[in-house]
Amino acid sequence: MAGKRLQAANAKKSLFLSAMKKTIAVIYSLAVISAVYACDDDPTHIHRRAPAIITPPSRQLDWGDINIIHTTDTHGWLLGHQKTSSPEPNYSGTFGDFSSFVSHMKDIADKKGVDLLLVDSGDLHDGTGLTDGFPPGGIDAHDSNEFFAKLPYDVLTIGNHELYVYNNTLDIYNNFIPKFNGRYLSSNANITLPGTSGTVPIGNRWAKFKTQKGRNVTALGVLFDFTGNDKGTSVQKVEDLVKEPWFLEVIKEEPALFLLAGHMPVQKDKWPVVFNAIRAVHPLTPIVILGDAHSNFLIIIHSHLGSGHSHIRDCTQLDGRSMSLQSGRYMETVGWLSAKLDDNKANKNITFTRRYLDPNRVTYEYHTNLTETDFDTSIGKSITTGLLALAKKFNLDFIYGTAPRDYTLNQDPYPSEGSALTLFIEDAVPYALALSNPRNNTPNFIIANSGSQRFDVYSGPFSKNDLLTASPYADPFFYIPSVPLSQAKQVLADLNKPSTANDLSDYGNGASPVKAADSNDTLGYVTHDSCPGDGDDTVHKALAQYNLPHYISSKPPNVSEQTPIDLVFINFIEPRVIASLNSIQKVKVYSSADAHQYSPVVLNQALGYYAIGHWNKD
Ligand SMILES: *[C@@H]1O[C@H](CO)[C@@H](O)[C@H](O)[C@H]1NC(C)=O
Ligand SMILES: *[C@@H]1O[C@H](CO)[C@@H](O)[C@H](O)[C@H]1NC(C)=O
Ligand SMILES: *[C@@H]1O[C@H](CO)[C@@H](O)[C@H](O)[C@H]1NC(C)=O
Ligand SMILES: *[C@@H]1O[C@H](CO)[C@@H](O)[C@H](O)[C@H]1NC(C)=O
Ligand SMILES: *[C@@H]1O[C@H](CO)[C@@H](O)[C@H](O)[C@H]1NC(C)=O
Ligand SMILES: *[C@@H]1O[C@H](CO)[C@@H](O)[C@H](O)[C@H]1NC(C)=O
Ligand SMILES: *[C@@H]1O[C@H](CO)[C@@H](O)[C@H](O)[C@H]1NC(C)=O
Ligand SMILES: CC(=O)N[C@H]1CO[C@H](CO)[C@@H](O)[C@@H]1O
Ligand SMILES: [Zn+2]
Ligand SMILES: [Zn+2]
Repeated sequence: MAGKRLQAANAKKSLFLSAMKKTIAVIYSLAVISAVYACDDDPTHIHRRAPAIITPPSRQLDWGDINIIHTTDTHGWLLGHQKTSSPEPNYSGTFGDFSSFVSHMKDIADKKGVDLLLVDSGDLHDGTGLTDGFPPGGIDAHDSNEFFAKLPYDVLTIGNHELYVYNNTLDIYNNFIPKFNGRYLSSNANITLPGTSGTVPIGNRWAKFKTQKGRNVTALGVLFDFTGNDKGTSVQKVEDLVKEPWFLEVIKEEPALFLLAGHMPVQKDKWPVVFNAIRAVHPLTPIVILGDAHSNFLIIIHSHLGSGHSHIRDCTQLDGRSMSLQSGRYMETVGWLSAKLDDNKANKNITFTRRYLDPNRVTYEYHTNLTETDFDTSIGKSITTGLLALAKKFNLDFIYGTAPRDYTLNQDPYPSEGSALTLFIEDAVPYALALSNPRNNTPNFIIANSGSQRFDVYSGPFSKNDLLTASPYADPFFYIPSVPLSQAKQVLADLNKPSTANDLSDYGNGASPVKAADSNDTLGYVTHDSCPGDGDDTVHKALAQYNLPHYISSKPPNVSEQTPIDLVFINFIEPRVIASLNSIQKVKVYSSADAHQYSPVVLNQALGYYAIGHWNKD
């Protein structure tokens, strides 16, 4: 279902963007001109370096015998965070900068005579215009993945966002995975190839390889028990994976290190299942787990497409000879892990370290002891140039208007003037749905799930890239007519009841950024995980993080409680709205036959229309 929706979404997205372009040609040219003259923050302009606002790391990295650089949930953020609002510049490194960093770090490892591995834990699709802004007939992340593949990844694994749309899975099978020579791992995820009936692993199920320094590594790539995958793909439960004869055979031989990459949070979830299966055979062999912040809880609740993660920095140790690291999201974090190995003869703790780097050029240069003049490699520069050209090709700098201020998902309370959810549901959606709508004479009450919005909106030019980043999903709005206002309001309250919706304050199933005491540190992540010592590379004051309701609504119309109104909602939540309506009243039994399409405008058009209508005034 999610897959189908997303396919439709992608198709519609493109249609919408081209249709919109035609109807607003005049505004478009005005907006572009004013953006150029009125603002120096062109959205495709990359803040290459802003030494004044980026705090350097607090200390050198600790190197071990085996060292790992880890990325996860990049979701298309390959040009880094490009806005000037705090703390975005801290994450301003491009994938080209990252490539230069990795290449220098590999040189440093060589000089030190140690190993350095580069690992990714999945979710390359869905998230920015570079992945989602493709023209009609294109495939999500097909182009951006070509740049991703220019990095010397030693191990990669699959995320759930590689599995929502069959064509995306097929695309990585045909065009992305072959570039990694057997190191793209999907131990428990398969695909059915066109014209065949059986299923085959999407990547390799495991890899055994020798590091530069001759250490044997056995690597696996494990996806959590994901069920939202598209037809033509399959995911095996982790409990079943560890019983597979091939799995038992693969882990039989003892390597220097088991490297378990996986799209699964390091706290809870199913890592202990894999870990225990290996420990049963090898009580002392070092095991490194590189996870992502996925959680089943969040999948159901938080996210629109079942894509929710806590997406946070985290670390834990399942025993003293293992470490599990989870390195954030959206290229807001690059993870570092080091291990000093021993001969595996005694049950002594291994010395591990971990660090969460802010991905920016100041960080990268600090840790490589290089400067602006000698940092860039030619491949790094060509990656950045290529990504900028892709942004141009996808017309991502198309400007809808100029946002007057920042609107954030978590750093402002909901509802409030600075809340991106308030902007969306109280301003943008009512405005966009009212555009030539024959139902305009009937008052309405509009409900959406908060997970339908994905990222902040920052002040300044609001581009196609920003629209796709903030509000990517193309679901239609439906309505049920003649619902008394009082009942419509009860539906919202019912949907937000803890029993129905759970409580986002349960969010941090591991480390979470918390509000720090007053200090002079800069804004950013402040991590409290369960590994020894401090993991944050740069010391920050924590950003405010407000809990959000799962469901949000427009302002109720100024009519009496009994007035029949149109109860409008995103089609995605229709089953929950109908169930709720049936639970709060017994006069009528509602079914999906009572719900009708409300407007041709879909979810991800709302902010675009609103920006055109409201953010083009001087
Ligand atoms: C998937 O790709 C095939 C082959 O390119 C194409 O015919 C089909 O329309 C695509 N399906 C969707 C839903 O985009
Ligand atoms: C590394 O793996 C190879 C191939 O499986 C094996 O022959 C060799 O003995 C292993 N080396 C060590 C030190 O375990
Ligand atoms: C994946 O394919 C392999 C090989 O064809 C098969 O043994 C395995 O059971 C399949 N797993 C899933 C989850 O379909
Ligand atoms: C070894 O590591 C474990 C797991 O992190 C920890 O609980 C234990 O205290 C450590 N033991 C020593 C002697 O440091
Ligand atoms: C960088 O320079 C510092 C200070 O001179 C030194 O301690 C550190 O080892 C150097 N780092 C690398 C990776 O060369
Ligand atoms: C913040 O900086 C001011 C001025 O430099 C200093 O006086 C103060 O002690 C600092 N506060 C903290 C909490 O570090
Ligand atoms: C609501 O409607 C009533 C009656 O029509 C009117 O007196 C009142 O001013 C309205 N309130 C708002 C906030 O518009
Ligand atoms: C650690 C760091 O670089 N913090 C910066 C994050 O961004 C804000 C806004 O630009 C700066 O004020 C911080 O110094
Ligand atoms: Zn993700
Ligand atoms: Zn994911």
